[in-house]
Amino acid sequence: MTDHAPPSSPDRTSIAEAVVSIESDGLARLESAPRLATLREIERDVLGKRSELARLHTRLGQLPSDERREVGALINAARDRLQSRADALAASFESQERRSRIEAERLDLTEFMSGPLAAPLDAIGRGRGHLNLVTETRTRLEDTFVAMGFAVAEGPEAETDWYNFEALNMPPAHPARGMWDTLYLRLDPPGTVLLRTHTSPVQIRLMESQKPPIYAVMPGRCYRRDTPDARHLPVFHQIEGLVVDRGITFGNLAGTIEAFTTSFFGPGMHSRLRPSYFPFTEPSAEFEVTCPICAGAGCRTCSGSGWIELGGCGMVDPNVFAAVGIDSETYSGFAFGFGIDRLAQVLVGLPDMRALLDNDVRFLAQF
Ligand code: FA5
Repeated sequence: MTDHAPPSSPDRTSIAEAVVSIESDGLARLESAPRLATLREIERDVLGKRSELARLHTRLGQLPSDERREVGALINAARDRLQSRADALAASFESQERRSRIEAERLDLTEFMSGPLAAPLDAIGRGRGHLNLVTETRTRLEDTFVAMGFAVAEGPEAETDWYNFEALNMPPAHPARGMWDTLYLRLDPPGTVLLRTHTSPVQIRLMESQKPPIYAVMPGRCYRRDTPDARHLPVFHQIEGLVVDRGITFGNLAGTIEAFTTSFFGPGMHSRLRPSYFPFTEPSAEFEVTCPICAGAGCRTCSGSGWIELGGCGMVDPNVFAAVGIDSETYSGFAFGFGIDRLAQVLVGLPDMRALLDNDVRFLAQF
């Protein structure tokens, strides 16, 4: 202030002092906001229509016009500084909140490694999976048969009535069809396309597509309208075997099953055949192997008999050869088929087969 300047009015001084104290108080309050929502409330208090700063404007009228302009500018400058500080703080809160939201929504796959599943995963080596028990068993079976001179073939899971039943000596309405609870697909004409109930249709496809000699195994998934229980699944796996050549006898069938049993289960393990019935083999048999759990001594798994039933087998019926155009006067053959899941169940002593479908890593990691 110079000697020439007129002295300030008391109102000007008091309003100017109020601007300074309102600004410093307002700044401190804005700085104290812990989060965006609180900041917005304080901003309304400090800069809103009912704020102390706004009320100062109403007092400007008490001042002479030159002082009114000067003090008005003071108030506006204070408001601008407070507003720009509030904006800066809000921007920083917003970016912080965006960062935390992204962090919270991030899919942290490494959490899996430290959660409740970490222990079983540690047992098999972190992050490394392995083949499912059924797949491992199927691979071992294939290796065993390949070592015995068999080829491996596959066929479709959705089959026609011809391949699943008719060509296998089960014409329409044949009572033996009732042995397999079939799932039909909704395709026209109804009842013609189904989910294969066994791997035997692959025998037909093979005999249609190649001339004897045939020595092949055919593993794959099968479907039946079976209620799941400890020993049944609606989706399971079988492996089929087929040999067609000149002069094949029932003795060859029994010898092949015995050779497979010893090779797959180990020395001292044997097989035996019991008369049975299948429409596509004649004669037919069920084959059993020494119980792998008790090595034939008798245990709960084999109900004390020392034997486990594995599947069915028999000499290829001449009607089946006729269906695929193979001369049964020149060629003869045998076939067998058994459940891979059932075999895996016996091998690891699994009380309930349904555990194979649960996909519980704690169960699967054991094998
Ligand atoms: C058959 O399916 C014949 N095709 C086997 C055959 C092939 C006989 C060649 C003669 C010549 P069967 O319905 O018995 O037969 O089934 C064979 C095996 O499949 C059974 O012994 C069992 O191990 C397995 N299996 C059958 N149904 C189920 C199921 N719902 N769940 C799990 N395994 C099953």
